[in-house]
Amino acid sequence: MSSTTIHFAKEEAATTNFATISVIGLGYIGLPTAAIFASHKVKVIGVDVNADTVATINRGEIHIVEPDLGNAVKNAVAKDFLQAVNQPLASDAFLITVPTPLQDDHQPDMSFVESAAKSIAPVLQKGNLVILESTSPVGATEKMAQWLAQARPDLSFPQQMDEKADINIAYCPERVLPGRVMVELIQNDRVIGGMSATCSARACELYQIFLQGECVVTQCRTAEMCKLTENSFRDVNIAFANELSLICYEQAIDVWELINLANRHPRVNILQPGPGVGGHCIAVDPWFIVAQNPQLAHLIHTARLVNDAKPQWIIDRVKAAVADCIKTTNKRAAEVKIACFGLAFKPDIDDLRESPALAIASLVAEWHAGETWAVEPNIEQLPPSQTSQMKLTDTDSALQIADILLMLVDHHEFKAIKAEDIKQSWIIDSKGVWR
Ligand code: SAJ
Repeated sequence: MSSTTIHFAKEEAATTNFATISVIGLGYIGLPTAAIFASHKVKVIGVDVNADTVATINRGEIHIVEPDLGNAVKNAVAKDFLQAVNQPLASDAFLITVPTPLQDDHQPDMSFVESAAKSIAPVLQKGNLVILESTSPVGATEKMAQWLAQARPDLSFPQQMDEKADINIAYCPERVLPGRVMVELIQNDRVIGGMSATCSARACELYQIFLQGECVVTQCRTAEMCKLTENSFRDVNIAFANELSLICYEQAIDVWELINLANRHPRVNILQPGPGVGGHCIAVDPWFIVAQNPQLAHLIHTARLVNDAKPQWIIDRVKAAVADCIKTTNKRAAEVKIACFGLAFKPDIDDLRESPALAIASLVAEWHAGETWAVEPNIEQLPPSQTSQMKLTDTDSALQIADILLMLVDHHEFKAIKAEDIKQSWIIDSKGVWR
C-alpha cells in the first residue's frame, strides 16, 4: 500500500481530526476547495490526472479564471500547505470533485467518478472519510461505495457495517456560483448526505474547518437529488421566462415590461429571458433527473427543450432582420454588417464555454454573407475556432459600423450605451439590455 509522506511547513494548524485532506480533480470546484482548506493551514494534497494542471499549481499558478483564487493558491503553495500530484496518496479525507458530463444520449457519464474512486481505493485506510461532491444522479454515492468495497475487501464500508464501518462516506454537493466561488464556498449552507449518522457527522466536522454557513444533514440520496433540484428549479423558471418571450413577440408585447409588472405581485418572481441557458450546470443537471425518470419528468424535460430551442429562435430573428435590411436599404447581403454584443455565458464574466451567445454569434457568422463583428469586453482575443468567421472589436466601433445590433449578453458596458449613440434600425435584444 502506497503511503508516501508529503512534508508541509510547520505552521499553526486548524484544530481538526483531519491532518491531511486530498482533493481529487482540481477544476472549478476542486481547486478552490483545496485552496480554502489549505488557507486554514491544513495539509492538502490536490490530485489531478492532467500533468500540466499539476505543474501549474505546483508553480503557485492557476489554470482557471476565478476571482481571488490565484492569490489563495499562490499563498497555499508558497507556504507548503497545498501540493499537487497525479496519483492519490494516503490521507485522512478524500473529496472527489471530478466532472460528471452528459453523454450524447443525455445520460450522465460517471466514468470520472469511477476512475477517481478506483484511484483512491489502494491508499484508503481505516478511519478515512470519502466525500463525493460532483453533481451526480441519485444512487451515485452508494455506487461509489460499492466500487470502493470491491477494490478493498479488507476494509468495511457503511453499506456493510453502517455506523461501525472502517470507511465513512457522504455526498456533499457544491452549490457555488462561478465568479463568486471563493465567497460562496465559505458562506453558503452545505447539504451533507452521509451514508450513516457517523458519516454525516464526520463530513460536517470536515467542512466546519472553513464553513461559515450551516451544515444541514440528510440522506445521501436526498442530497444528490437536492443538487439536481436546485439547478432544475432555475432551468424550469428560465424556460418559463423564455417561453413568455416567444409569446410576447407574437402578441407585440414587451416581455421585459410584462415581467416587471407581473413581479410587482407579492408572490410572483419571474426570471429573465435570454438567448438560452449556458454554463456547465443548469443546462446539464436537469437531464440527470430526466434520464432516471423519463416517464415522470415531463416539466423538467420540456424546460430543457424550451431553453435549448431559444438560440435558433434568435437566429431566425437575425435572418428576418437581414432580409428586412436588404429590402429597405437596397444593400446586398454581403454589404450588411452585424455586430454581436457579448459572447460569454452570462454578464460580466469571461467564460465562453457552453455559451449560447457564442453559439449564436458563431452560427450567424457562418450563415451571413457579410461581416460579423463580435464585441466582448472581457476577452482579448477570439477563440481560435471563431477567428476565420468573425472579428473582435470594441463597443464604439461596432456601433459605428454595424447595420444590425444583436445583443446577446447584458454586460455592464453594454447597459451603459447611451440611446443617442444607437442609430441602427435593426436591434435584436435577447437580454433586454436597455430595459
Ligand atoms: N439565466 C437566464 N435568465 C435568468 C438567470 C440566468 O437566462 O434569469 C442564464 C444565464 O444567462 C446563464 C445560465 O442561465 O446562461 C446560468 O447562469 P446562472 O447564473 O443562473 O447559474 P450558473 O450556471 O453560473 O451556476 C449555477 C448556480 N445554481 C443556481 O443558482 C441554482 C450555482 O449556485 C451552482 O453551484 C452552479 O450552477 C453549479 O455548479 O451547479
